[in-house]
Amino acid sequence: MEYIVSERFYDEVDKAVKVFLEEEDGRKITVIHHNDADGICSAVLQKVMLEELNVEYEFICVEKVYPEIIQKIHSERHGIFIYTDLGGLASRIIAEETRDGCHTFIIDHHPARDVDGDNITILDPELAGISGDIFISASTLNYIFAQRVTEKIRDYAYVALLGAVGDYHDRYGGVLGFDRYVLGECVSLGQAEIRIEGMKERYYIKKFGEYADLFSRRLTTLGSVGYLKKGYLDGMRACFEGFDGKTMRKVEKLEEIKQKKFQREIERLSNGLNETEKVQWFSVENRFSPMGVKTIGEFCQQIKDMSFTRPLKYLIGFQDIPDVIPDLGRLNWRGVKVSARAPSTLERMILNGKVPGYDFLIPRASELVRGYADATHKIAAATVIDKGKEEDFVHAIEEVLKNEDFKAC
Ligand SMILES: [Mn+2]
Repeated sequence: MEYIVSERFYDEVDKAVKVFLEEEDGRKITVIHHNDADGICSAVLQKVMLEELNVEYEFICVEKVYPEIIQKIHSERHGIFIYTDLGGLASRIIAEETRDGCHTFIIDHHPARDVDGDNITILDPELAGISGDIFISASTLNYIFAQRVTEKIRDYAYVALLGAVGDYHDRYGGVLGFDRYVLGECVSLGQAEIRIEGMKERYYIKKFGEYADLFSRRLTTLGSVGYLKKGYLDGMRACFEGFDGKTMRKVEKLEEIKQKKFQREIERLSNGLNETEKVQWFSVENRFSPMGVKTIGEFCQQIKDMSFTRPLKYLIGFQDIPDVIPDLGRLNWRGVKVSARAPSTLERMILNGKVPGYDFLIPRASELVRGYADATHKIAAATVIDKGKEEDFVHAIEEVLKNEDFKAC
């Protein structure tokens, strides 16, 4: 199976690898990676590459890059930094925090902000006009990068595929673009088989005797639900050795914890949410611990049409961000993750342009309380604010709605 993909982007990869090999020079390398399946697989591929280079390295798994985290990482370390499956949008702060004599690489597939600087290199397909959400996962990007450093990486092509599937890049019936190139590698190296089920491809990983999608789901559970317990380390190990009985039980346990915590929270909320004129909101504070802050989004999605919600009000959920990063220690900052969803009726009105969507509301409301809007779409969004600003944020949304220069389109 052969796939022709953008040659031009390969030039970008070549350039980044060249800088990396010049800068590396036996210095310590710190890899900062995301905690979902794609981020875990990216870390595994980096590990294989760094082992081959025989350099000292450290891995730091984070859910999101906040300024306080970036500052802590760079003030306590020297050498080479690799941010992967995250960092693209935070490139400016990362560049600022990279000290003289150090070099930072951002190997990400999320939309990135380009920055100039002698000691930062950004490798991101989005900057070359290639959708990182469709054609290339961070794991695939790391594979293509590492391929130019060591042949050894080809033994782990299947890990790149696991990451792509973990980010649902098979959602159109099969993986595409650069991810498909990696699939081709896996098939020709005898690591994976394509099986057609219904209208969809599934990828059978021969080494483990199971499907990539099931395997990746477990990685994401370990990394996100088990974040504060360093479940991502079990995930990394599983990518090399497969899931043993003990790790499988861990995954099941984490799923159970999630179900239980969700159920308990639903019971709590069944008395009704807090309400203002157009917003309904609640906070789970730290009751979702040890689960990561990705959980609040999933929870809002599950409850948005339940009987205790108002069909016409914007739904906002808050979850305290743990002030401990397992690989870093305690931070001097208390933050809250904000997730925004809409009940189906309101969702339709947003999509029909009758009322403002979150892509309009959340960046503006975040600005009013000096938060960092993150991923904003019309009917779903996330942002981060300082702890204690929850009610201010709700009022900021009301404020934006009152003063809206929003025109129904
Ligand atoms: Mn990813």
